[in-house]
Amino acid sequence: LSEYEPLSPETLPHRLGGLPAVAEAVGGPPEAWRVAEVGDGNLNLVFIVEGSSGSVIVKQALPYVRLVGDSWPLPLKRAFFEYNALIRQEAVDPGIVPKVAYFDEDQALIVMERLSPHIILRGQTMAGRKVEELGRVMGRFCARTAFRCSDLSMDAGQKKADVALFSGNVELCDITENLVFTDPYFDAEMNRHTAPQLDGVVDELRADKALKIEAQHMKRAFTARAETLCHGDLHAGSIMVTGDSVRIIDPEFAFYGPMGFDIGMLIGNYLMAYHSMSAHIPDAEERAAYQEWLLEVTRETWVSFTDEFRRLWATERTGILYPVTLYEDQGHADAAEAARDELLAEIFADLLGFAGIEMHRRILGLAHVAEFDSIENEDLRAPLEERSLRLGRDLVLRRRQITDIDTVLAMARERETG
Ligand code: SR1
Ligand code: MG
Repeated sequence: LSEYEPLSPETLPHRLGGLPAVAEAVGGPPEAWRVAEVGDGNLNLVFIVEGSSGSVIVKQALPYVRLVGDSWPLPLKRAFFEYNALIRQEAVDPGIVPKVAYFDEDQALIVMERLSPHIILRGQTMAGRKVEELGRVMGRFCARTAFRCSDLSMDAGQKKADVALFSGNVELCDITENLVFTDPYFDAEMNRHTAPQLDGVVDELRADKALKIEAQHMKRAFTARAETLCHGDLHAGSIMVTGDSVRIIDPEFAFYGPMGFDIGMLIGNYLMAYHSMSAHIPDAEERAAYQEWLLEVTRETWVSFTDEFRRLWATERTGILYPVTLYEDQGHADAAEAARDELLAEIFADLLGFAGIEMHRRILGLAHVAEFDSIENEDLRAPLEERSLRLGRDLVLRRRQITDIDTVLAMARERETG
């Protein structure tokens, strides 16, 4: 394989059949492989390849944004960043991402473990199904990547090399810079909110100068604060689950950014799911119980993040920041704890800002979430979206005053019940 060419179910067996890593994982003659293209995301081709002894996923970047078409070119190099993020995430949180079997930079393709019987989290939550340990695993992943890919823990030279490497993911960061942080706050060309019933609240948000200021403060943090390796697009479509297993996929938006970015986007997605539920679970009692579970996942995600972060702070602070030599070795362990708690408070304030902005862009921007978009009846959908829009605004604007996760849960409940 040399010059880039998109795969198809017809060409894949012939083109990948000769690769030992693929042939061994799939088994049997390539002509007998069953191949299906199953990509339903915004950007790439995704194939399931099944043979006599197993199956793999083949993910290949397209030279354009699949959601929009070839009028929006996008570099193939994103597969390189995804591959590099996957191997780092595996190193800092073993078992959390699919194992990579083969990577071809020219073809922009990654062959990886097929997670089975896992399905995308969004499908589970929309069906009102619970996932054991979701919050604990997600909080731990966010803490492990935040801590272990930062100057709190990494060798300084290696960290700088990684900052340089991921700084090449220019075009995918550009998508986030525009679609997430800017477009929702003015009448941008690609925006689409899907019900005229929202026009009033949309006008209000776009006239809100304080909100515009905060959104750009958050964007500045995104662009300037190269603290740690972020997944970059951690929403319910980037998580695969069974009833009791949680895995993370799709880090092609990986970049070096603020420690609160991934967990903030994730919590924004939990809260939108929470507000969408009256469309997905008709029975009031059942719905209320499930919504409380979603809030418990939200709480557990943050609690798990802080628990793991504190554990790593105590046991793995080997980097150039807040060194043990300056604190514990001088009898100033209490100062190290104070520094840690100040840092966690800063991460929490950022988390709230990123969560609120994610809630805005998923309702007002180009890329929406199925939790809301699948609700066909506008009169049902618009008020639910409005709850998330207003909660998002409150989170962004009050992010420095809110100091605990229970307040966030109370705010979500308050919006839900009016
Ligand atoms: C044009 S890409 C739109 C969105 O899809 C990805 O999943 C990211 O969330 C991006 O913002
Ligand atoms: Mg994705």
